[in-house]
Amino acid sequence: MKLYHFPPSPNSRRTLAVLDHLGLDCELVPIDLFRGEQMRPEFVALNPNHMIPTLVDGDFVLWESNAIMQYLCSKRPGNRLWPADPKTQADISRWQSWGLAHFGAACGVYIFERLVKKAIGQGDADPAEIAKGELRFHRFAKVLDGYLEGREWLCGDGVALADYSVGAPLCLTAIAGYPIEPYGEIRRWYAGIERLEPWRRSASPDSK
Ligand SMILES: N[C@@H](CCC(=O)N[C@@H](CS)C(=O)NCC(=O)O)C(=O)O
Repeated sequence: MKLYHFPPSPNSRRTLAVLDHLGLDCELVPIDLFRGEQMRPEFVALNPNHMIPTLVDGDFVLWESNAIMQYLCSKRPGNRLWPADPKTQADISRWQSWGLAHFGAACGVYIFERLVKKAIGQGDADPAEIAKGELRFHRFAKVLDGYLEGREWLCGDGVALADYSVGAPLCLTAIAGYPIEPYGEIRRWYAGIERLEPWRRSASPDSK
C-alpha cells in the first residue's frame, strides 16, 4: 500500500495513526501542499479532488480519511478501533460523520484563516470568517464536551476510530487558536489521545 499524506494535516495524521496502531506496512509518500504538489497531474489522476490523504492498494484507490481508516481496519480483523459489532460500528461512524460535517468543519475555519492563508500567501485571517467559525465551534464543542462527561473515549471503553477522527483537528490548537478553554472534558479527552504512541508518532511518520 501507498499513502499520500502531508504531515501537518489532521486528515493525514488520523490515517497515519491508524496505520501505526494496526502495525500495517505502507509506503508513505509526502505531498507538500504548501508547494502545490497536490496539483501534479499524476496525483490528480489518483484523486481528482487533489487532496490528501489518498491510499493506493494495488489497483484500488481510496480517498476520504474516514473511509481510509475503516478500510485499513478491515486488514486486521478483530481490532478494537473498528469492532465488527454493527451497533458499535454505527456509533463510531456517527462520530466520524459528525466530526467531518460539524466539529472538524468548525476547526477548519480557524485552520484555513490562521495557518493555511499565511502558508500560501493569502494574507491575514479575516475576523468576519473567524467570528462565523466561532459560532460553529461553540455550538458543536458544547455537544462533544457534554457527551464526554464520565467517558474516557467516545465509543466504548477503548480508543476507537471515532477518537482519532474527531480529535485530530485538536493537534493544531496552539496554531489555530480554537476557543477550547471552557471545554474541560474535551481537553481531558484529547490529552488522553496525545498520550497514545501511534498518535504521537503520526506527527513525524516514517515509512514502514
Ligand atoms: N474530507 C477529506 C478532506 C481532505 C482535505 O481537506 N485535505 C486537504 C488537506 S487537510 C487537502 O489536501 N487540500 C489540498 C487542496 O485542497 O488542494 C478527508 O477527510 O480526507
